[in-house]
Amino acid sequence: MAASETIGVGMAGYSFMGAVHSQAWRTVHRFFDVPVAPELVALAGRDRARTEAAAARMGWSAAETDWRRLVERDDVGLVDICTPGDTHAEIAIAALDAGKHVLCEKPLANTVAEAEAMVAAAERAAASGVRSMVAFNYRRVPALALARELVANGRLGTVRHVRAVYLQDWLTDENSPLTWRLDRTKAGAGALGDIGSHIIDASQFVTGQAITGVSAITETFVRRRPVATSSAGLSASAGTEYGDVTVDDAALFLARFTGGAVATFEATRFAAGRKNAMRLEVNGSRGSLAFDFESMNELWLHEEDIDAAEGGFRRILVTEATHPYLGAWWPPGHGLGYEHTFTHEAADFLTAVGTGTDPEPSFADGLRVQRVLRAVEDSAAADSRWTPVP
Ligand code: SOE
Repeated sequence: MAASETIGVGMAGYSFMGAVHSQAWRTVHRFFDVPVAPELVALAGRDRARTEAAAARMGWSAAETDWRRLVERDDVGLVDICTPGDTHAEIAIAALDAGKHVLCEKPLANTVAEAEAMVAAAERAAASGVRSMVAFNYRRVPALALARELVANGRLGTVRHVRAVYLQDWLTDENSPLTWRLDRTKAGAGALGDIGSHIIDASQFVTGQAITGVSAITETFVRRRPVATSSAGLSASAGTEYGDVTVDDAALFLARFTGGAVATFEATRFAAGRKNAMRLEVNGSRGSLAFDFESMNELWLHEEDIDAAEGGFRRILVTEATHPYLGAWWPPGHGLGYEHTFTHEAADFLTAVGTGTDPEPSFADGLRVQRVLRAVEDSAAADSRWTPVP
């Protein structure tokens, strides 16, 4: 059923995240029955020629060279933030104060203080019906949404172990250029904030429990790199000048959850051969589940009450119409990809906006992740001292 109302979207940033969010805004209302359909009103970036080219390529009606124009424009009702973390707080707070709904890429901010200010702005705006959400897209992988349902329905019993890793390899080459993702002033943190934040959120989402404390180590393997002269997504070119890497290359930590579970986490962009291995294993008193994003249409489930002779992990192919989000897509077995998780995210956010409900993960959820990131950094700086998450 076509949505009877529309909402103008203004998006800041047009690189990797901007491209995948654009795809979601173009598609969402053609597959999901959302109460409001998005209109791709304006794309903002600093460089006029590049922003105009990106807007034309990705289907935006106008290009702006200052994100403030998105906040000022009457035809924009929703601001989508796909810029590096150092700009999230300023854009989100200005947009919320101007009454625009806000979707913000992860991690919510670069510091706990910024995230707190964003939560305060979100709460002020919520009083007049303005919605905000942080874009932890892996919650919208159907297999992980199914995993959450299985845990919530008690199929795993009491959760005892969580094993979460996020392995990528795009920095393995020590001549790989120094881009904004390796600059603490822009990105806030390295692998920890960029991909560690995803497994922190996903593990809390699947288990329904919060992390209460951590003991961590971090490492920077390559401390100087050739400075990037241009970059697009995760690819970049460099000149001859070198600069300092000011973030972690890898972060590992132990954690405890509110429900008594213990956990290990590992985030790195140096795991040669692992492209986007975001993996989660949960072991409970009645069974276990295991997920690997590189096979994102599968969830592995082991149940203790099946006789050992026929037990073990079995593969659930998460492509049935009855699985989360799948009813909108293809016949069983035809599978989804990375971009669909963003379309699901857009569908959930538009539904919340159109029905006046609170979307998740909220900015408050984003702040909780930010506090875990901070605790990990504090612990690593103090010889892995046990550090409670406030
Ligand atoms: C780079 O590590 C990156 O693009 C992350 O920033 C995204 O959040 C993740 O989904 C894919 O990898």
